[in-house]
Amino acid sequence: MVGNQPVIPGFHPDPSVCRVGDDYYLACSSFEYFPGIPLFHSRDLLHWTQIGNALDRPGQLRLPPDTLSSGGLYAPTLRHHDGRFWLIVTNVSTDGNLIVTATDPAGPWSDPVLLPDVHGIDPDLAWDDDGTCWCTVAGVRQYRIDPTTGETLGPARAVWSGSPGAQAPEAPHLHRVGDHWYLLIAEGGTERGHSVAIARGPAPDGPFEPCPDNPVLTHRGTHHPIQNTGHADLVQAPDGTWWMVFLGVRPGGGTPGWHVLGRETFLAPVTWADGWPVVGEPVSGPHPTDGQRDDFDDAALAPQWISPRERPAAHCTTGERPGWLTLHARGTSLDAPDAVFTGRRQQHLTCRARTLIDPAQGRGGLAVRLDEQHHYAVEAGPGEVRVRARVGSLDPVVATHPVPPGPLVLRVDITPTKPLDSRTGPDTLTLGVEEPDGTFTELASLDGRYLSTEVAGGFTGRVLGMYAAEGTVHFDWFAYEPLE
Ligand code: 6LW
Repeated sequence: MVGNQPVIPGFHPDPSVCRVGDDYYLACSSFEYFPGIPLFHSRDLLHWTQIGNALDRPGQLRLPPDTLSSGGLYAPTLRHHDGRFWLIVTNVSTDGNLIVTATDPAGPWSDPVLLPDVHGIDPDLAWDDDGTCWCTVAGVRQYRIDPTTGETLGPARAVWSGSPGAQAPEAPHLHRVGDHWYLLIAEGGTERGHSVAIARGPAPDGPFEPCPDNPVLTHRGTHHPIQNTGHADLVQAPDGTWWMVFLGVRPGGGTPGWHVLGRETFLAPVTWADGWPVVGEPVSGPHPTDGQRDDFDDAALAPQWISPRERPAAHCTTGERPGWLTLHARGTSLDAPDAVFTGRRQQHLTCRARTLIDPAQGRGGLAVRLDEQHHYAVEAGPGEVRVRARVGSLDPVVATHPVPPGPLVLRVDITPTKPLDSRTGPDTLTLGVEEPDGTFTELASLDGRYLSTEVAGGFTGRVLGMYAAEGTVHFDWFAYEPLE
């Protein structure tokens, strides 16, 4: 069904997809968050379930405290070859390009093999019939490599620079279809000018001839509710049909339009004409009904929980107070790179998050995080709840409210705004507390534009979660529900 719903909503950009038999697997970027590179499984390309994260232990992923927000792990490529899954990705903050492999994509994944001589982001892997492995990077340049050792087997060669005048030829993916090798790229930058172009050649190293109808996908300059479409990958279904996964955003509000969920993964059908792909209208993902409630009864945290720069287990435990998640502050707030925060992506335009916090031994709360400089939070300490709104260098405490001692429920409601004029923001975030009798006391209602990519910059999206700012804070449960 044609529609505007992503197949993987929320901050899940740069999708790379492959199929093994009847099963599809897909990987996305994760930037400064640990664990890195979420992996999804599907049987129909529409319904995706997260099965793990490719880089989920410190030996695989180094994100030191000076890792910038929107640094870390950029776009991966996921392929199946010779009985194994191969994932290549760039850690722009530390290790550069690296490869991990697994027989089961749910893990465990191997320790990384580094590729110190492969320079460039968005690495792709493709194998020729004779076993030659090609690694193609943004630019677009190509290396012959030994993927088991990470060695390059010759210098980089420029293979295509994309359409004349277009900025940022990137996100290459090489696919063989029939007698041709197709080189799919993104160009125009990952903002409103984003697009997908393709070229083809007789061999994986070209020479490549551009498609006369490039771009094969772009929504630039249109009223389409999905914008910034680009960074795509291709996959063939068992019935022979072809599909494209790509990233896009859903801007809201007046002008220039603010997108708040980051770049999401969408799906569109592909047909072929004269040996070139023709991309159809996006197919709607399932209507979102799934929420998430976590009672923290299990020792291990679900794979959706992420923390900036360090694995959640480094500062969150369910062992200390059984049935609760305990967070130990490191003496800094959400504004610092070493913030103690664990959260999950906001995946719906309209949603609610609630958590039951016990702040008797410290101060912490419920936050909507875009980065260190852009977050809203409702924070509880002994006897008081306050709302903080950090926007750039401004950090007003927006509201304070006395509360009785003991655990209490913090809540944020997120609702899209109906544009009243050209300046209306994309959504409203209402933060407050639920009183012991269940009634909601609203403490602040804030414009969501300040937690958008258009304001904050970068490549990520909102993450909703719990944090500790001082001492030790316990959370009995966290509930996230879409209200659409
Ligand atoms: C990614 C590049 C891009 O490496 O943005 O949209 C960069 N595409 O291909 C970060 O996601």
